[in-house]
Amino acid sequence: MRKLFTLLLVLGFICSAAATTFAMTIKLGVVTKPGSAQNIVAEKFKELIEQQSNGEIKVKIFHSKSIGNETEILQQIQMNTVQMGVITGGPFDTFDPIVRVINYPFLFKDYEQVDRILDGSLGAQILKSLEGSNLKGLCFSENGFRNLTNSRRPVKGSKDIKGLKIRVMASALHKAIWQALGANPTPMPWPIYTELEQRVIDGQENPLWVMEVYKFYEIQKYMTLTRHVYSPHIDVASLIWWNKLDFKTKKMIQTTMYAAAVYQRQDNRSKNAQRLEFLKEKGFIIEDNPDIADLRSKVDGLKDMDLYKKPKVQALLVKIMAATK
Ligand code: EAX
Repeated sequence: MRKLFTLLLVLGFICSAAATTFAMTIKLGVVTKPGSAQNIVAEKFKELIEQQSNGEIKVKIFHSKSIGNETEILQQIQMNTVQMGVITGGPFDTFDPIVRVINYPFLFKDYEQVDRILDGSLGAQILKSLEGSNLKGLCFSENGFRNLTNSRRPVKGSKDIKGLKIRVMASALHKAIWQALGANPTPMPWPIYTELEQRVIDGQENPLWVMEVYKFYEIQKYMTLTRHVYSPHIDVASLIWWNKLDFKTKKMIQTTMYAAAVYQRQDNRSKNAQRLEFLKEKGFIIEDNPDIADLRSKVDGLKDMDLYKKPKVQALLVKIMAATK
């Protein structure tokens, strides 16, 4: 009887220990608001992981800048006060220069190249490199190809960009791109509606969904389909937190986040044609045939700049350029 009692006690202890190490609430940060590309990934991930873990893992999403801008969210992830994030590629720039490789202008021609590179071994090198910054890179979802908008004039080529005050992300690369194109780039964290409205800046660049979700048709007039940078999100976790998880939990997080990313990429891509129509109806004047050769020639020298001088960064850029020829 006593033995049985001890056994029950031990079993009870094991079960409750297993339950307490597994049950958890993940804090996940995105800077943008519900309906945005980042939120769609976050919400899908929450739905899938809560389902698959039978509610043992819960996700609390912090959005709309409630825990800071993207740089600040990344800092909190590094410290494990926030466990996960869906963060635009641009602001990773100051954490790890290797991320500049995927933000290189006019690098990817189409989604086939994007998926092949980012889901393959070259993308994996970028995710792996982030561990040096205490970040565990899980996979890539997408903001999409970025396009220029402004309130001043139609833009076809670089001569029209000259002198425009363009807001850029907190990224040395994005600043250099717009400098090379002749603009006056102004780094500013998201969101930027008020600055556009008050004409502190003339323009900005982002994928189509942003112009719709953030109603930029109210405050910007001209859009040029420059598609100058393919802008991924990196879906990240805190490396401190990650290292404490058991294998099974890691695997579940990894696979459900990837499923959420794939879902969101398709969702985003499938809506672009309809978004363009919507934005035209709302009054945007759209240049759909800009002088890409001219724009390209202006940014060609970037690969030789200090931004890419680290051997590891340079080597990866050369490889991805060869793979996207
Ligand atoms: O997704 O800061 C930016 O321009 C980002 O693209 C923004 O998070 C919108």
